[in-house]
Formats: sequence, C-alpha cells, structure tokens
Amino acid sequence: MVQKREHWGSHWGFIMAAMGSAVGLGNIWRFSYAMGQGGGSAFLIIYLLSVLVIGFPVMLIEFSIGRRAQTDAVDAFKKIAPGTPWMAAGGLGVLAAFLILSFYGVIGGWSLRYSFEYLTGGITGDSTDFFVGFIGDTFSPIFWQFIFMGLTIGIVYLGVQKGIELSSKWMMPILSILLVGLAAFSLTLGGAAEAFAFMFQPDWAAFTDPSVYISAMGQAFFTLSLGMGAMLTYSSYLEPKERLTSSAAFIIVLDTLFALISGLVIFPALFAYGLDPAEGAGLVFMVLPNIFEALGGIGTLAGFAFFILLSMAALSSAISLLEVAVAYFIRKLNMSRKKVTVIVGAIIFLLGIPSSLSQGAVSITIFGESFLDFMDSFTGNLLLPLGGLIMVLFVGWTWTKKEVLHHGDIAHNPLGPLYFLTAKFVAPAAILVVLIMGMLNWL
Ligand code: LEU
Repeated sequence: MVQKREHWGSHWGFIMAAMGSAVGLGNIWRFSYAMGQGGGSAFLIIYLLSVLVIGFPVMLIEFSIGRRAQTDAVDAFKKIAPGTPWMAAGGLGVLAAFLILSFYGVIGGWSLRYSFEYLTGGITGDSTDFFVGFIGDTFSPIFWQFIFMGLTIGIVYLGVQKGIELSSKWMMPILSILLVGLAAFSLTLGGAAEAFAFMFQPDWAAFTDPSVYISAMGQAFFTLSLGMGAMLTYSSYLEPKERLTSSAAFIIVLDTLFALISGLVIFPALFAYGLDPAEGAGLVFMVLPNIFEALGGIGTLAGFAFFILLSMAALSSAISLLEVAVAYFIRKLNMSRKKVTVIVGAIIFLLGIPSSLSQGAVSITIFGESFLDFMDSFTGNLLLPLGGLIMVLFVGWTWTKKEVLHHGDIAHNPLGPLYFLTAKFVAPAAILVVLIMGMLNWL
C-alpha cells in the first residue's frame, strides 16, 4: 500500500504551523530562565547573533532539504544522496524529537495544570511550596502530562491539514493577542525600568563565560525548532513552487519578537516584586503566581491568560515534534497515520515518565542533573547543534552553489551570495566552535 503524501492547504497554513512549532515553551519558559541565569543582556546579544548567523541559514537549509525531497527526515537524505552516511542527520533529528517531546510533554502538563488552577480560583499561599509539592508528587504531574500528550496525539491524528494546519491557524493569532496584552499589563506594574536595564544593558563580564555562549546557541536551535527535523518535515508538505526565504525570515523575526515580548511580560513583573531572575527552570511557575496573587481578581485573570498562552504555545510545538516521528514511521512501517500516531505518542508519553518522576518523587539524576534537566541540556546543547551541523555541511559541501541557491529559493535575491558563504563557512564554523567550547567546559 503506497500512501499519498499530504500537503498544506495554503502557504499561510504552513507559515502558521511552522511558527507554531517555533513559538513554544522555549520562548517563554526556557528563554526567561536561560536569560535570567545568563546575565540578561549578554545572553540576549549572543542569542540574537546566533539566530542571525546560525538560525537563519540552518532554517533555510532544512526548508531546502524538505521541499526538495518531499519525504520524512531520514528518507530525505536517502533520496537526495543515496548510499551515503548523511542520513545520520535525519536519524539524529528523529531521536531528538523523541527525547525532547518526552520531557516537553511533562512541562506542557504543568502548564495545563496551572491553567486549570487559575480557571478555578488561582494559586494562593506560598507558590514555591505549591510548585515543589505538585511536581514532586508521583501521579498528579503524570496525569497532566497524559492529558497534554492526549491533546498532542489528537491533533496529529487528524492529519496535516485538518489537525496541524487548522489548529495552528487558530492558536497563533490568539497567542499573539494574549502575549501583547499581558506585556502591556506587566509594564504598568512598576518594574519596567529595571527590566529594560536587565534585558538591554550589557554586562560585559558575562561575555567571558563560555557557558553563556553554549546556552545561547542551544537556545537559538531549540526556539527555532532546528536540528530536530521539524522544519524539514513541515517543509516536505510544501508544493515545490512555494517561497522559502521570506517564510524563514518571517518565522525567525516573529519567534524572536515573541521571546522578547515574553521577557517584557516576565521581567517587569519580577522586578516590581523584587524577585530573583536567576531562579532557574521553575521561574515562571514559582515566581509569577506570587505576582498574580498580589494583584487580586485581575491577577487571577492574568494568571489564566498567561498559563493558557503557555499551554497553547507548548501544544503547537509538541505537535511538530510528534509529526517528525510519525512521518518517519508511517513510511518506515507502512502503517496508517492514525495507528502510528497513537503508538508513537504512547511510547513518548511513557518515555517522559522518568522525567516527571525525577522532579522529586524519585531521585533520578545523570551527571548531577535531574533526568529532566539532563534531557533538556543534552538535546538542546548537543544533539540539536550536532544535527544542524551535519545538515549544513551536507548542503554547503555536497550541493553545487547553483543547487544551494535554487533549492533555498534565494537565487534571485541580492543576499544570495552572502547566504551561500554563511551556509558553507560561517555557520558550520560557529556551530563547531561553540560545540567544542561546550565539550571543554563540560570536561
Ligand atoms: N521551538 C519550540 C519552542 O520554542 C521547541 C521545539 C522543541 C519544538 O518551545
């Protein structure tokens, strides 16, 4: 049985889906705590540079491979370069998507639980106790992870157009409105000046810290959904005629704006209440509820808006991770989308349970980090840059210049030659340097 491949219903649908993949927990939860720990503006500057020098070429390269091959992340390399080891990049992508979704689903579940709490009255009392109690529990976080994964599976089950495209077209505009509204509100709370200084005034000392470079580059890969085959898979549902360059630029600009505006939601509120931006992974869950509580009724409403925003952003990203694995296994096992989605989704859910338990119920640590934190830094700081590096080398060094420009849809653009140079030399060198710095720092 050879199945007909699905396609997007419209170019706008593709853009919304790819933006949905990019905008996620990474922009709100991960960005705010990584920036909080990375010294604020120093992290921001290195992150913006990584987005420009690495993020843009890698995204366009993933798009070029996907649209050209019209197949899943592993098969794409087999089809374009049969019998070569380049398909390792696709394999790494599927692996990364699997591992990331396992812990992403756990945090998606936390967001859903918090949305539910604010719908039914809000979180009162010590919010750190509440958070630590909740994530340290055995069953409750797994229950919410189950609900979150159920929603993810449900959307992917419905297919590219009826599931992923339709849900993204609804969720992305709602997300944008909620985010801008929340930022406007947060800026009135009295911490705006301090937040601006924290975000935009460079702290030069942080530039000498190698770990800031690693986490900023890891963040660029994570937030743009690169190196995990997601953008490759999504662009494989494009008709060969569709534009790529402007789509990549649009997604990157919006994703970056989303992160910056999320910073403007979180940091002004934080400073207004004298709280610590270097709190770490629990930042939005432990710190923000204090603020919402202090604000009374309007705080409960703002809390609900914030956590629904977080949950929807997480969901539209989670579906892209599941789709990477589902697209691969539909072809590999030659089974229907519905069956594959349920089976793969269930396996990823089970794989996430150790991450959930590692937050207090059972002590599961690797190299001194909780299992969840380890999964996050291992995929973000190592697997994604590595997958991205192989993809850039594949395109930059095995395709002709004409092919690179043609498949990147940038042949008639004045920036074409610059893109080619960046893709061939600058991006791989930058990724390599940071990866090596990461290894040295780790040893
Ligand atoms: N880009 C997504 C985010 O920022 C994550 C990715 C793993 C799908 O949350």
